[in-house]
Amino acid sequence: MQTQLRKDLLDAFTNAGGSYLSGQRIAELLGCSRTAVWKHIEELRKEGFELEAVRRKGYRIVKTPEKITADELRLGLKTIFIGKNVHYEESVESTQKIAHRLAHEDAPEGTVIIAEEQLSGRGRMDRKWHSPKYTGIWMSIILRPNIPLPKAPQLTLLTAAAIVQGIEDITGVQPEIKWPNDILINGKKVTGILTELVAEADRINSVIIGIGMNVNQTKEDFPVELQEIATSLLLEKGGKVSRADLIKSIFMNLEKLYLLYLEEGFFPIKLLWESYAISIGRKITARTLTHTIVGKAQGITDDGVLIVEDELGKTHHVYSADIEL
Ligand code: BTX
Repeated sequence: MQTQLRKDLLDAFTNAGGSYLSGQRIAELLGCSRTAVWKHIEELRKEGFELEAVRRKGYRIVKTPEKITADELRLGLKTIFIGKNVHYEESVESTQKIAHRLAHEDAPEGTVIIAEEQLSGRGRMDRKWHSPKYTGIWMSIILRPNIPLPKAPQLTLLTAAAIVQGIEDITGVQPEIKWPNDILINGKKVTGILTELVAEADRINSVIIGIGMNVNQTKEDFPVELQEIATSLLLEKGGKVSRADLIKSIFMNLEKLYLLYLEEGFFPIKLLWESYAISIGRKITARTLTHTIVGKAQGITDDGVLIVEDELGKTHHVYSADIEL
């Protein structure tokens, strides 16, 4: 099926909001024959969509496929630019790698790379990120903000807030954020964020935001070394969660916060972020590349930098570290 027709068809179902669309109406909207409509519907079925066809009423989508498909992501997505251009892959080394290439090739802002599986998914400082097939959300989003270089880490905090909102919207579970990039539920990591910069001189060319979210893994799906520190939404909610719905919710929340940020700066994001943060006000151990600071996390600065007061009452600004509670 031609891509544009497929898009128009899914937009038509999105606008119908779950009610039936007659073959005649679809033919009009797409500017094609009734036979062509039937062919397009059959193609959606082959992709794993379940459609109900009722005489005199028309067609309705009753179930979307188990695999995430570009079409399913399009259905119901109401963003302006995030997720409008999606590269969907079955198996990759790392979505970050592809995103870097696409960013270099001038992919538009909001381009997303999603994979069903990553063979070498990575975390910060080249740590491994476990990304098994069909169970999680492994994706990279390309943004091109016109902000000074030192402000780029704020986008990690912004993304964390958008992810918390997305998880809340779709599952009702309320996660917490551990500065700077961990999303936890009941103290276990459900999502990690990896923000990478492509910069020229002191100008940001693009920011590539990698999101790894454990969605439908059972405990046994995690390797032994992660079983006590990682969790999934399925484990926390007690049931399967639609990855496509989550992705769309993250796109929408991320776009809303990002536009607010470009308009009003970091302050509104900071307030929102703080409302989800667990580390603030608690005793923490911050391990940076060069030293370890033990003390009380006082909050974050207006730039998103963590403030820690050590046992001697000295204040430290922490730009990048691993935090233990
Ligand atoms: P991080 O460095 O904060 O966390 C990495 C650590 O998290 C690992 O050392 C391990 O202990 C633990 N870990 C590994 N896999 C998982 C998992 N599935 N669930 C919970 N804990 C885990 C966090 O880095 C940033 C992760 C970003 C991943 C995304 S996925 C899409 C994109 N592509 C890519 O290669 N990375 C990003």
